[in-house]
Amino acid sequence: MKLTENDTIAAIATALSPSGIGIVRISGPEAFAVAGRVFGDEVTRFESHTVHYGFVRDPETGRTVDEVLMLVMKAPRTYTREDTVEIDCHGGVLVTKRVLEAVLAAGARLAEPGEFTRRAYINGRIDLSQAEAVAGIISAKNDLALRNSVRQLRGREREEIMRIRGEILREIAQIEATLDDPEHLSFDGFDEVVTTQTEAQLRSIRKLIETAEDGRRIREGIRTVIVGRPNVGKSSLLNALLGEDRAIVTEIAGTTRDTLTEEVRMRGITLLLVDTAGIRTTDDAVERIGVERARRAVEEADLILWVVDGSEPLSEDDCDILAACAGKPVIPLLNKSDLAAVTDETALRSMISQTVGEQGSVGEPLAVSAKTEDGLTALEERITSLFFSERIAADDECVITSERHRSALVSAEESLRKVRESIATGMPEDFYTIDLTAAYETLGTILGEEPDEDVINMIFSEFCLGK
Ligand SMILES: Nc1nc2c(ncn2[C@@H]2O[C@H](COP(=O)(O)OP(=O)(O)OP(=O)(O)O)[C@@H](O)[C@H]2O)c(=O)[nH]1
Ligand SMILES: [Mg+2]
Repeated sequence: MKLTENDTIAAIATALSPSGIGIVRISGPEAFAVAGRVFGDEVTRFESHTVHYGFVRDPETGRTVDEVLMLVMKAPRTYTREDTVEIDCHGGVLVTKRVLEAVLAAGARLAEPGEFTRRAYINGRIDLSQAEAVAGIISAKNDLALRNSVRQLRGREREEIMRIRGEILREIAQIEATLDDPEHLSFDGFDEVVTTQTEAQLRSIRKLIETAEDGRRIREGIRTVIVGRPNVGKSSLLNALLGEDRAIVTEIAGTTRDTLTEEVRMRGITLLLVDTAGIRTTDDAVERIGVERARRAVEEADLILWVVDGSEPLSEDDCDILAACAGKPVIPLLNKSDLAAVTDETALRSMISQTVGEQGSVGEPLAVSAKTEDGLTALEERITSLFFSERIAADDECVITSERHRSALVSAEESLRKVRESIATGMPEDFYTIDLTAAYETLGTILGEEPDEDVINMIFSEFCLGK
């Protein structure tokens, strides 16, 4: 698709399932003419931003298709900044399709996925990071992801990138001006100034890059792996947190053979909860593969729920499992708190300090019962406070959720490091401008300045139809 196409497009903007209303959206220079052919000529005389009651007729057969409300919006105060018409019809799948067919027969072209938002971007209403935020809002699966995308749409990320770019541009301008007019301007003390500014820019960029890991967890969920010996209650815990009997639970040790991943929404965040096979030495070939998978899941985890059975003594296997989790955030769970305690929190605490020392990544033990659900609220609190606690509170924090943005930031960081090196090794000033310009342009790609057609096509192809 070309970047500047401006014919008139149409698509169904609502989900294709029976619902209250279905919306067919039309955008482009001929939007009113097209709408007039299905609704009546008076459309072209309607005032902007008004709603009208009437009927859609098929322009070829003249047959009435549906009773509708029509919203007429003149450019530029519209989503795409083009003339736009929205037809609210009854939300049946067939009737919505028939209304769209009538609109296409009247001269509109079927829009491609994301084409409306693409036009909003091409026509300068939003930048590329904001267009991506629209996709983020649509696909958000938890409150935090949603809030983050809304913040991005409102331009929070854009502001930060523009601020850094503005500083870089001023440095470039200063170098160019001094080179052009050496009689009046001089580079005295300039290196120190650029060094200080570059350091500050590097810090800002690093801070953004560091949010990207959180960005992934916000978008996809926190990979939370439940590990422990066989029969300690791992699958029961997954079921309890999930609120349904998803994993098989029996009193036989070695019930779970494979890893099982389920999505759990918890206080505005998403957990990708992974149940694993109980880890022990075994001769059973199938169980051994399961144990191997459990170990791999531990390596990929953001968080580990390490379960021990409080109604039994601790064993060598418990120690080995904890040792394998060291370095990751671990919440030790003393399960089966509804039974008489054989192992208490003090015993568990001393075993932890013997196994991993005073490692900060292993938290305080928490007594729970997967059976009675005692302690699960405290567990949820613990998990949410471990992750993004400040972010949930701070509403204007900028979090990078896109890999495209992250890699642009990494490459801008690289260029600014070269500037620092050039200063340190005493290169001439015009040498810095090359790397400063590279950093400036790379940051610009996040906002979609100097658009690259392939990148744009890829971003918008991931949108749904009608957006
Ligand atoms: N009383 C009590 N029993 C529990 C609790 N949690 C689990 N159980 C019981 O412990 C047994 C094992 O539970 P599972 O959830 O299958 O344990 P697991 O850790 O997944 O076991 P494997 O899949 O074999 O590794 C079952 O009989 C559960 O009913 C609990 O909190 N209290
Ligand atoms: Mg199990």
